[in-house]
Amino acid sequence: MFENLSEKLDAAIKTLAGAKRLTEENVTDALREVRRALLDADVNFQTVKSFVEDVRKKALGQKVVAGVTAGQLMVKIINDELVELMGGEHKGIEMVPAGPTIIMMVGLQGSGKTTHSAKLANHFKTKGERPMLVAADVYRPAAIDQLKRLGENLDVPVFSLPGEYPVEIAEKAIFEAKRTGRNVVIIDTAGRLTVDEEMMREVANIKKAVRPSEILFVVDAMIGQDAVTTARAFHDRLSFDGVILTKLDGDTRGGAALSIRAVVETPIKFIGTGEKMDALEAFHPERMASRILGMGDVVSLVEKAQEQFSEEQAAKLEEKLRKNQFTLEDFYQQIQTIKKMGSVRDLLGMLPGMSKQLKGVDIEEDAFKQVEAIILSMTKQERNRPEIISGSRRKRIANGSGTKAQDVNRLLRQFDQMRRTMKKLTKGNMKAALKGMEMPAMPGGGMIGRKR
Ligand SMILES: Nc1nc2c(ncn2[C@@H]2O[C@H](COP(=O)(O)OP(=O)(O)OP(=O)(O)O)[C@@H](O)[C@H]2O)c(=O)[nH]1
Ligand SMILES: [Mg+2]
Repeated sequence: MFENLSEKLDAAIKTLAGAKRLTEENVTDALREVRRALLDADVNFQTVKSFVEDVRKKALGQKVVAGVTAGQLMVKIINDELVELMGGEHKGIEMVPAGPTIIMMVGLQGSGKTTHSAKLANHFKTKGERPMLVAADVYRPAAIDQLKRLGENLDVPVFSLPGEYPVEIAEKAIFEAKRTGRNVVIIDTAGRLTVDEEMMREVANIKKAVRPSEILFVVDAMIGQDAVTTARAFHDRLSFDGVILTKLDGDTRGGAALSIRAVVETPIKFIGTGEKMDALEAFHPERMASRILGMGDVVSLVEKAQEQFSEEQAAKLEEKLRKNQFTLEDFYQQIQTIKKMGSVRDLLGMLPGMSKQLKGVDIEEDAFKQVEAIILSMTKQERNRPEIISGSRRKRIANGSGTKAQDVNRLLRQFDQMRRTMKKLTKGNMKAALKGMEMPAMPGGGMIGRKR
């Protein structure tokens, strides 16, 4: 699911490759692609429009963060907006302490009500609750059998009363649940091919009779835009509490998942990803967004960078790099910042594609130690103007840091290299920067990167 959308969003973000900051122009270009990607994914037109506007506003108000490219910032902004669009936080089903918790399933024919009634029963059973299923779809004898069969397999009781009306069945089921100590009652109702008055009246009557704690609207993600229309019709009539989006394992373009919440303003609570009983997932907007973008790790990277680099610091550093005034003193400060951001392995592993490359690679977490010791043994003057470090100074520094003169030499050479690499980094070229991080071997055999 979402492969197409993911690919196109990725392409949209790639239009920012090499860009140092987000500008009116490159944001507009990227957003044109984002818009197309969302429309192609069958996201509701209005939803797309406001989504793109929100991203634009955020992107243009964005502050510079050192070590983060325009593209990465864009990923973060789009991610946050996707999370917001899908409802922010995960919302589950609240249990009614006095019980029983009554859940009514509604939706069109074939949307997956019966299957998901059973999946939910399974879900509650696994959590140690005592569910009961209720067959309130009386129009097709096969419907009752279907639920009975599913209940049997799960060892969950199925309540049915052949020949009675759905409202009576539901009422008596609640009675039975209380009598037998069942604390979750899941009512499976009948569906129709299209929204019709008769169906609406029936579910509305059940609602009135048993006052469900949750009405869940079950909708097939494969029907795309129609999911939104149907959701609206059901919501107008029933004001349901949550949505179960089914068949996300199929060939869906994903638009429903992205539009439904914005249109009906009720959370998607679960998603169905298959016919089997365990193919039910709690819906988490953050996880879904990261699945869609396929770049959850970039998001955390940007978050960490935003936490660590103050804007002022970033601007200063940038200026220094631009004027080629980056000193060992600054280098030392940068090491401290990187150390604050977490382990080197974690940091590198967060970059897309890197975790695979890092497999089996030994990263010395102490790689910076010797570098720090050498820099700390220098005078302020030496740190700011390394070119004054003569032979005798080198010896003194080596002695002071417990290293050899060659180690000091190597650091100075590498610092020079680093300076050039950092310059590339400010051009927003992450690849070049990464290469730079791997390149400078640390003195004393310590090395950020490959073990020899
Ligand atoms: N691939 C896949 N198939 C599903 C999913 N949920 C349901 N199905 C299948 O979709 C078909 C319809 O599911 P039902 O649960 O019977 O749908 P319903 O809403 O109860 O249908 P009616 O009772 O006729 O209104 C069945 O063949 C299910 O196995 C899902 O998440 N993924
Ligand atoms: Mg059914």
